[in-house]
Amino acid sequence: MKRRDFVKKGTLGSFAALIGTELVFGSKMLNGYTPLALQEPDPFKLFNKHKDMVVLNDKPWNIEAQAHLLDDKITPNSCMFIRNNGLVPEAIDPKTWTLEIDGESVKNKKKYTLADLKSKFKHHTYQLTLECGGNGRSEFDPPAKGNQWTVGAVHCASWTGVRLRDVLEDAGIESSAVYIGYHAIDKHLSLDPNKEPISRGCPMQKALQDETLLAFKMNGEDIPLVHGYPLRLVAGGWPASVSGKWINRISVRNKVHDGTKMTGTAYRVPCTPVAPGEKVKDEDMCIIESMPVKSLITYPKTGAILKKGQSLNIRGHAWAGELEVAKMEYSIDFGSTWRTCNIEQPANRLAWQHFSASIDFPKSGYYEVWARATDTNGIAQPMLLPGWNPKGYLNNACHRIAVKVK
Ligand SMILES: Nc1nc2c(c(=O)[nH]1)N[C@H]1C(S)=C(S)[C@@H](COP(=O)(O)O)O[C@H]1N2
Ligand SMILES: [Mo]
Repeated sequence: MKRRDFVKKGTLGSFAALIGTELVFGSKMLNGYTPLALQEPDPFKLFNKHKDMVVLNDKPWNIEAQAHLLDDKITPNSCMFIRNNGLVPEAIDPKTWTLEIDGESVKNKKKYTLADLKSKFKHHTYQLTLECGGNGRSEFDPPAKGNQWTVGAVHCASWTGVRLRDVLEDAGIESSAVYIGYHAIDKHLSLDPNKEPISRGCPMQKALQDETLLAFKMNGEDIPLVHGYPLRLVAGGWPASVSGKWINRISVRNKVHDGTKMTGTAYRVPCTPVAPGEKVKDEDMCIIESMPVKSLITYPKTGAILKKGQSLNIRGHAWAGELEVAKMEYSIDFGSTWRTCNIEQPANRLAWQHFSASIDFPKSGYYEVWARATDTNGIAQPMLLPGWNPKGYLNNACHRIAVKVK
């Protein structure tokens, strides 16, 4: 029996079979009411996320990690943040799923089944860093509306799929092509079928990169429903909003894609810096492309207590959008002096890099460990806050943890 059928033919016995325990006051329940335990997502599993994940919103579902939950080199599903603009689709049948390639600049409009995609094109696997453009929003002042992400809206999972380039080339791209835009099946919160919750994209140059995938696997398994099952666009190093989940259509555009959340202030920042709180005209806002250099201390958790004389081994990850991280440093004196950390090469382009350092503290007391990455262009993370912008995007300030030496 399917959960959603409970409403129609539910008996107290079938509830017990589904949930594994008795529905104690079941006889008092109003006719037609579906117990929360049978609604999606299962409140006892909450998308199979770690119990320390933080729910920022449940309409739509937005759930973030905390720094210490991101300690794995490859982020497991349980610790991956969830960002939805609309409703998570239900009841997907992979056998009937299709991906259409259309748009002004496609040579031949084409439709592929999942089986076509999997059998016609070569499979590739990459570890790709996806960070929400609004990660760190909670720190901006004046505050920006939207999910108040702290540091946990980033993940680096291993994605397997076919290259978007191979599929686009199979359909044929006209020389007029400048952008691609994705379309997905998630519904707008208003349930208005004419409104898409989000439909973003990227310039052809990004669409045609080796690492830009139409993915059907994440960490070696089917993509979890909430992360885009059965097919997801993955474009590492760019705002994760470019990586459309549940996609069924990609349009090859002869102009910058103008879908939902491509225009106005969405995923845009002032083209030139503005004063905090300043009003910015739409035409002075630029689309966010490669994400800025950033890092996260994933061990220890902030609030660590050490014994005097004990050294502290910190570790974490650093990433720099389309670039690599060239240098990783830490400071224990509020940024007046910096020492280098070890930093590993990325597993592949657009994967985050792992760093570590062993820190000795001069005496007992309170310290903060600050981490700072510098990209291959010589640009470093700002210590406290980068430039303010109306929607609170791109906060790549140094991550900081509190430590006591006793
Ligand atoms: N179809 C669809 N794709 C989407 C979104 C969405 O709401 N619907 N949200 C985007 C945004 S803003 C982000 S940050 C990432 C989040 O990916 P995740 O939930 O797998 O972590 O998905 C992107 N792709
Ligand atoms: Mo996002």
